[in-house]
Amino acid sequence: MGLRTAYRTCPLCEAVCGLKLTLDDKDRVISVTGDQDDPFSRGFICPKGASIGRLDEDPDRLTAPMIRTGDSWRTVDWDEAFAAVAQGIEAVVAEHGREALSLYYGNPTFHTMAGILYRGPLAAALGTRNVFGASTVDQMPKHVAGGLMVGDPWAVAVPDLDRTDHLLIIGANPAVSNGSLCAAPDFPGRMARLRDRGGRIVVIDPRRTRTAELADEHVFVRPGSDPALLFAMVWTLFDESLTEIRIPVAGLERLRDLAAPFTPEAVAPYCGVPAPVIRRLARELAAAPTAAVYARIGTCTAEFGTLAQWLVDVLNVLTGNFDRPGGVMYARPATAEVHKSPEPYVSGRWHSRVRGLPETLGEFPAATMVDEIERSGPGQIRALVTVAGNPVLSTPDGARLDRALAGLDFMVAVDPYCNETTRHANVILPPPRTLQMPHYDFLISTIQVRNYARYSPAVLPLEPGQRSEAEILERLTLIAMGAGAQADPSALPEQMLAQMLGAMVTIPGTPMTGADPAELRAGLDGADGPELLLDAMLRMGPYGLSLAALREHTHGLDLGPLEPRLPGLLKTPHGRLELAPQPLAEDTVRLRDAMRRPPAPMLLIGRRQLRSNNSWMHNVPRLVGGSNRCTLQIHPDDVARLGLNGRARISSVSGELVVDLEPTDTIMPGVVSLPHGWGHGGTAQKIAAAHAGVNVNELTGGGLVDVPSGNAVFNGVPVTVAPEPA
Ligand SMILES: Nc1nc2c(c(=O)[nH]1)N[C@H]1C(S)=C(S)[C@@H](COP(=O)(O)OP(=O)(O)OC[C@H]3O[C@@H](n4cnc5c(=O)[nH]c(N)nc54)[C@H](O)[C@@H]3O)O[C@H]1N2
Ligand SMILES: Nc1nc2c(c(=O)[nH]1)N[C@H]1C(S)=C(S)[C@@H](COP(=O)(O)OP(=O)(O)OC[C@H]3O[C@@H](n4cnc5c(=O)[nH]c(N)nc54)[C@H](O)[C@@H]3O)O[C@H]1N2
Ligand code: SF4
Ligand SMILES: [Mo]
Repeated sequence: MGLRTAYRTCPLCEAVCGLKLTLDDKDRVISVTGDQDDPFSRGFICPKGASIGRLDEDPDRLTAPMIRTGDSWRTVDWDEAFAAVAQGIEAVVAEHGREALSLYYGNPTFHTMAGILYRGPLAAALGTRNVFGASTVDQMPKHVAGGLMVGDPWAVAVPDLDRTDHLLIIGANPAVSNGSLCAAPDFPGRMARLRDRGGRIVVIDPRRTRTAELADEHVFVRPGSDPALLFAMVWTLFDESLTEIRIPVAGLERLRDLAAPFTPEAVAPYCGVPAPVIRRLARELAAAPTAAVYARIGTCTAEFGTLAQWLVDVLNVLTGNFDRPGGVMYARPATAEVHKSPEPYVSGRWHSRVRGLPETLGEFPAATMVDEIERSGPGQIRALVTVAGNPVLSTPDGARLDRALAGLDFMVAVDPYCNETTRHANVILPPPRTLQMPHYDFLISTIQVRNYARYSPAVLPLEPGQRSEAEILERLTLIAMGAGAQADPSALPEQMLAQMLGAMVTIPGTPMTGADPAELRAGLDGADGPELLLDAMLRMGPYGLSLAALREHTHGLDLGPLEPRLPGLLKTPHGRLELAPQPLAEDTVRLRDAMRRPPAPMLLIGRRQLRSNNSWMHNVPRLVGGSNRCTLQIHPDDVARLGLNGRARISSVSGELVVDLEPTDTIMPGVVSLPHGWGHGGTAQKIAAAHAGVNVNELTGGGLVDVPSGNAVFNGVPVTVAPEPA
């Protein structure tokens, strides 16, 4: 049997591990191991990466477009599918106007070349303000905090993991998630090396996680209360004169005033962390030669998500650790940062129809998509385009959204699966298998702990009749523009290239200044739109690379450690880092009110599981079963106190579920944890249906969002838990 080896970046999470694949002569994946020669991941791999072949070969994956009539689906060819999409969209626009169109893009959009490049053009082509995405159920608070503090919402500082002496991890579990907004393959190995070189790691989490087990210290915190804890640390730094600011800042005195009410003693009962511990956490941070505070999902998808992200970076600034080696720094991607606006960040340029919620980065909160579909009247959503998303399982009030989607006039989904969301589509357009796509991770290059670039060509060719994800999105965008189903798909990337190169030649002092855009275009390399755009952005980028140069580095190219990027990145009106942005100063009132509320009997939080990826990997046998089950983690004291046995009924303002219990003393008393992405059913995914679980997002409705960012609240949801007869 002839075997061959292929190398590729794993696109399944933010760790971007290099994979070494062995394929047989029928192009079946025989084995997957970590690529030892990748300078960034050095052979690391997790169970998901190791299963990429099985995931790709899942027999329930769609291989041809599908059209639904009533409850019955039929396979069609691409021409018929695109014609149906054009007809569906045109009919809604003709009858209700463009505001009746909407877009939801999901998480994997950021892990395909076409998804990330064409997301903006697709939204613009639809010509509607009803744009929603996974960002507002995830990291929007980070963008808002970055936008308000440095003027650049895309600037996300990451811990300088390989050089720091002290790492404070809040609401992240990278030993399981493999890191998020901090691309660091083999996060656990990097943690071990940090400790080996004499460094210290502290984890703050309502659960004693795998990450906490790898740390020096774990501190339980009451869900949702992190900003109060962070404020008390800020208060301590001021109180004990421990601040050491190394960059130009504004708003220092205002910040001191804002922190004044949050003494360690005042916040201790609310946070569940003793005041002396809070003081010590602050002192340790200030005393360490270098230190980094890193916070993720546990603090983002919470009632005060933006306050938390702001105060994390405030602590990094006040201790002199912002933008310096060993502290937190900004990556320098190999591609030109063409997505960034030269203008300072603003939000709230328009507001949602039903709830009047402000846009952020051109999006409305995913938490209000259901309102906009349900509520009749001018501007009601009648048609939805989804790309790589499953909002029925991943956004608040899932069951209600499920019902609302059934009432749409038209829906089209770009997704390899008929899932709990896409089953409502009239047309599903399936992209090819992952291994049939080329890959370059534009997103990850902005948040990696070491500068690095890797381009992977497709491992397998497209089969006759298959369409690339690039072509699908190009055609969809052209249809949305009104150019029809027959338009030449390359028109879209050519338009984008002309615009990009045209702007580039006007920037003074670059090798391209004054050049002829047409000549530059003729010199580009690439087989399709995304590759040509990548080549252009690499050539315009800070390292002067090109697609050809990356092709020569099969295992990826190390571009060196992170380096300071301030003041260059600063885009605030005063040219300094803003420590007390007005919208966040105002939002502290909400936090002070919350501290006075009577405590809820039980608080619900989420958790990630090593062999899951949100909602879409439960149809691969080796990724489900065993410990990967949808269970409610609960402290044994609560089990006894509430008289529970085996199963329980959990209720919130928006729903009620019956769940299997997993008693464990790794969770704080008074807190329960249920993973998301479960609650499968109503689709042809047989393995997932056999491991259905429940949809935690039936409990997270009720309309609460983090005010400055519109982000959904999944952690710290008040619930009651009651016995359920077996
Ligand atoms: N309660 C609760 N809810 C949560 C969270 C939580 O912690 N708790 N986490 C939130 C977070 S952080 C996120 S990111 C969201 C995720 O929310 P979503 O992105 O809406 O959901 P996913 O489950 O990631 O769905 C991804 C979809 O993309 C499809 N897909 C996979 N690969 C490709 C591809 O190459 N091309 C295309 N076109 N499609 C592809 C999959 O089949 C799947 O249908 O969930 C959020 N929801
Ligand atoms: N295996 C696996 N890996 C994944 C994913 C997956 O589904 N499975 N999803 C990917 C995605 S889309 C993302 S965004 C990342 C997320 O990456 P992480 O942020 O690392 O995600 P989690 O593992 O959910 O970790 C969140 C932690 O916050 C804790 N927490 C909950 N509420 C609070 C709170 O109020 N305060 C504090 N301090 N902590 C709290 C939880 O107990 C949990 O340990 O993971 C990515 N990687
Ligand atoms: S850690 Fe993430 S990138 Fe690495 S193999 Fe696993 S899923 Fe893929
Ligand atoms: Mo996410």
